[in-house]
Amino acid sequence: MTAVGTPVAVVTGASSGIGAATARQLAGAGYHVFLTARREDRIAALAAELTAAGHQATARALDVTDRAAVDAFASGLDRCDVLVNNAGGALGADPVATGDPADWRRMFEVNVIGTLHTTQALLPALTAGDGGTVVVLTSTAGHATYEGGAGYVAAKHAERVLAETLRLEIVGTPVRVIEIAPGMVKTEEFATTRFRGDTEKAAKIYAGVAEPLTADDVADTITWAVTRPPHVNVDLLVVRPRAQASNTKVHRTP
Ligand code: 8X3
Repeated sequence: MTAVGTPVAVVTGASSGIGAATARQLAGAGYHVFLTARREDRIAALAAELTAAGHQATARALDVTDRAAVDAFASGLDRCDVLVNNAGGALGADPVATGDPADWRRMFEVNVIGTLHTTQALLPALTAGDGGTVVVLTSTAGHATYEGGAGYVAAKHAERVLAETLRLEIVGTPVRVIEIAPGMVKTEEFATTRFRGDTEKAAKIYAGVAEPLTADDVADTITWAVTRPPHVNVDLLVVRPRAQASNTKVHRTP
């Protein structure tokens, strides 16, 4: 149960990286945070840690690609004030000519359809209160392409369009739609997952980059955008490390 008057934030993909950091920061900002992810052990551990620190946090195992599970999760909430659509990721970095269609499909499923599922399921609760906020974690890959990125870039472009279109369609309701588009963020899993556990390839992404963004940097941005007064809609916030001028222009020291 959520204590009366406590706003609720749902974070998808809260088992690691940006999702976990966002759950921490929103809990610190006074939200009852519902941490969702497929890996229950991880979110349970983080929820326990946050609860022990005096925050309100609940872990709920959830695969955002499973619509029935998303609906069941949504119907169990007393309220929802903030939804952070963070679950997603990249698979592979192959050229269009040789990319695996199964990777493309999976990236669309998680990044786009997953965001669609949670947003549709929680929109009634987000609309019901004083004012709800939908955050969509896209990427700079949602705004420009790069070689070897097409599958991920296409999925992130689609996710961006979902956010933009939703904002047009629900104007006049008390719901904001915020897109946060991070560039290079060094997390424990993003690049390793993309390269299927090849840590050498993953390390090359960040090689020589003085200070890639951290999960906390992005969580800080999300928390800032969410905690603006309800009439302030941060439509789009692009955040990169100083060393990254564009998706393909990165300053590296040898
Ligand atoms: C991650 C940014 O440059 O790996 O969303 O596509 S990038």
